[in-house]
Amino acid sequence: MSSTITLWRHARLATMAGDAATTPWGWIERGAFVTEGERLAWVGDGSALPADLARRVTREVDLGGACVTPALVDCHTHLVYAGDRAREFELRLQGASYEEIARAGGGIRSTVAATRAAGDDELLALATARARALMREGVAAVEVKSGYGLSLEHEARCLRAARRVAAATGLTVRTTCLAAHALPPEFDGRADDYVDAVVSWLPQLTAEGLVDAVDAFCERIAFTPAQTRRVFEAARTLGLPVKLHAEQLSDQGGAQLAASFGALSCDHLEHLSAEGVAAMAAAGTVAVLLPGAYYFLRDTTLPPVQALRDAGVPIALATDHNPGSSPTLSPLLMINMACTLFRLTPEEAVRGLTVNGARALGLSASHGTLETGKRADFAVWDLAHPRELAYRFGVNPLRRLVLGAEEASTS
Ligand code: DI6
Ligand code: FE
Repeated sequence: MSSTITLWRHARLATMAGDAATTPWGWIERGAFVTEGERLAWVGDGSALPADLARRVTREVDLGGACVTPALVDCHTHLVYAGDRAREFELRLQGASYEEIARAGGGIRSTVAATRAAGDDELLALATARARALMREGVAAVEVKSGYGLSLEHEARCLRAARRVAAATGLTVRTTCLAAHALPPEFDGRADDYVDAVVSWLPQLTAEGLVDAVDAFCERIAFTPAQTRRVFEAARTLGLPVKLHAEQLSDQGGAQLAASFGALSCDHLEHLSAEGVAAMAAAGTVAVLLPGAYYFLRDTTLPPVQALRDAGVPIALATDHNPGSSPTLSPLLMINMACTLFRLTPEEAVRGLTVNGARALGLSASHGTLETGKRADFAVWDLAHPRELAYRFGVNPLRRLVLGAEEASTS
């Protein structure tokens, strides 16, 4: 069966391909591209379309000079959970800290209770609605972590719901098992036993095809570096890539540990040390910055952005959507916040949600830039230039989202 070959004409293209220093934004002022089936078959200046390809075109779309970027990649979310933590937000505003609430049995544990009590269809409906909200701001690919089930049965339910979000929405979904997120109540005071349990669940979850990567929360209120290492060793035995919630509230040396396992990414990183930066640079590990959590927890320690730049560590950006520390569904707001709070440049911020977000998920071959051979996942914006994605906030200029060369439904 021959697939549709579409010429998309008259676009101002931010391909995000190539080197930012030599081709900022991968910009093509009079851009055009051709899609064949779900893939990009050619991208370039509209006047340079190869004649043999032009002859095969079966459909043309005039984009009217709109700005086009790769669709966004949200590389760190916790989309599957039930309940909310609005009451906890009030308590924090009255002076309670995130860590105090967690130690008192609130925080993640309260979401675990609500998630365990929810049915499969309810979990799917909640996660799907959140995924659609991300799509309305241009997201094509999303990482979804478990971590609110914290038992074999409930982690499996959450990961199955994540897989079903892909089928329900057309999004590309990468699942991450974050069973080592918090200690469930039935393991109170027995963190090492819980880690044994997590290690014993991983083969089964993996055999069911539910796990693309393994993550842990390495922190004073969660798991130690030694416990995290045991989870990572289990992942390595199964051939699974790892990533880490590292140095969010304190410096645990988690980045060095994750880098020694060749981690795809280390995420949060407000308390990252110089040694951690060096280890990530040597391992090619992506730094995922999460300004939503920084903002919502009213953190004041900034991630070491200049040190990451100097070391050549790729910087990604994500929503970290979760009910406790980042209840946002706005990747566009993250672009603005990364600039205002972390002093990323607009181009760095957009790279963070495209090319480097894809890299943090191991999706560089298919996502993150507009280049021949990649998936035809792109966003069309009512903007003259993509730097306006960083400039406006609380504004959604998305005109259309195209996934696999087909208009996406986001309702
Ligand atoms: N760090 C975070 O910011 C989220 N998880 C994590 O490990 C918060 C999760 C929550 O509070 O529910
Ligand atoms: Fe997170």
